[in-house]
Amino acid sequence: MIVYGSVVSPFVRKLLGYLGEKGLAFELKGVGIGDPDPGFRAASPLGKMPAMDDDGFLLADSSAIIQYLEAKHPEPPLIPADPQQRGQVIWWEEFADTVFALCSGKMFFNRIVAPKFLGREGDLAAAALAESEELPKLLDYLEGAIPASGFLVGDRLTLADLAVASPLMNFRHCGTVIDPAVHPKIAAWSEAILSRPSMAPWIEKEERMMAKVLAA
Ligand SMILES: N[C@@H](CCC(=O)N[C@@H](CS)C(=O)NCC(=O)O)C(=O)O
Repeated sequence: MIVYGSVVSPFVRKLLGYLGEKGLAFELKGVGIGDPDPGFRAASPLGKMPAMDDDGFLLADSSAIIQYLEAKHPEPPLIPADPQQRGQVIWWEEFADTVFALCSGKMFFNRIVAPKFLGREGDLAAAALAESEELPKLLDYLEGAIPASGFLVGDRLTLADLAVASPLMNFRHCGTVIDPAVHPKIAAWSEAILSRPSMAPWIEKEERMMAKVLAA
């Protein structure tokens, strides 16, 4: 299986963590925004990452790819069969992929992607507004919702944990540190999720990449 994407995308990071937890073999083909790679363009009609080529079966969108893979490789389940837990996992994935990733995207795109990758100015006012107005409310909600189990849904890892932890890396690249004195549950939970063997090597790779990008 080929996965197209960049390790700094929250949607790609979620998929990479999922693939690692499933123990599925794949090759990551690095592509950037607007990448003309023909394999990527064929797999992603809108040119968005991630996209996948599974032995000729082409699919884009992290959620679509994960639903496909979960049906094809049900074990170990990362989307529970229990109706209530399944609903909760989909809620968290939706939260992660919409409001949370949008907020991180406003900061990450305008402060880093636009100037460092696309060679143009970002909208710094939009980034500042996202950080001051949107982010605190989202973090407060998450802090209040993390259960004592240490996992967002049930008592073991699900797609929910991977999806919601992923955008936190983009906040981190923008200098936003989760303060354990303010958000102790997020600090402990995100540290546990992001240091899992499925995530840690990718995060080390993107941190090395971001250090170079930010130094340039
Ligand atoms: N819902 C999609 C979102 C994908 C997405 O927006 N990816 C961004 C990178 S984080 C992208 O490729 N943007 C390029 C563009 O919009 O042209 C998913 O879950 O895969």
